[in-house]
Amino acid sequence: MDNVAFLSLGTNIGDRLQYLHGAVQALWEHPNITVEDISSIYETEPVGYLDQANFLNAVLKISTSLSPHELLDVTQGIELQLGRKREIKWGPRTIDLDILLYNDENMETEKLIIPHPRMYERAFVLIPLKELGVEVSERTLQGGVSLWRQKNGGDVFGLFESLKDTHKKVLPEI
Ligand code: PH2
Ligand code: MG
Ligand code: MG
Repeated sequence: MDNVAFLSLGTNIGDRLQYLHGAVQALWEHPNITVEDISSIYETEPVGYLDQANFLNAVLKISTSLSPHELLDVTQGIELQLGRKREIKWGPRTIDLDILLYNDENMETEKLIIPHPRMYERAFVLIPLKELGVEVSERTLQGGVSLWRQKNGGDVFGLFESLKDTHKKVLPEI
């Protein structure tokens, strides 16, 4: 699992926490991916296409032996498995999984651009990314963001806790 990648998760339809949970669990169970860290969950105003419900967003740090394109196949497979339908660009979705960073690679193919081309203006990406220790130079940030569930402190971070119990993997202290 030599490569480090950061993934963004976003959902604004149905039981949003359940979709986040499903995505993290699917990544967790993949033999070539280790989930290393997860941000708090943020409730965020829609960016781009405004006439839709607020999102829950989070960012994951993973290590993986997959190449960027293999990782993309996995993330798109998880989106499909969780009922994602591609309708309106930037519109409502059960779950969106985007690759933000992959090591410090810069790449651009027809299917994939890394770093994610719009991440530098998106508060819903940059704030959780910063929480995981990634320093990125910010531009003017779009979209309001507030903490929905903090991963440490008073509130229980159910997503991570239940996975820890289910899979008995060793995780960094949170
Ligand atoms: N994703 C988009 C477009 N707009 N806005 C918020 N708040 N969160 C998202 O995850 C999001 C968005 C396209 O993927
Ligand atoms: Mg996206
Ligand atoms: Mg996407």
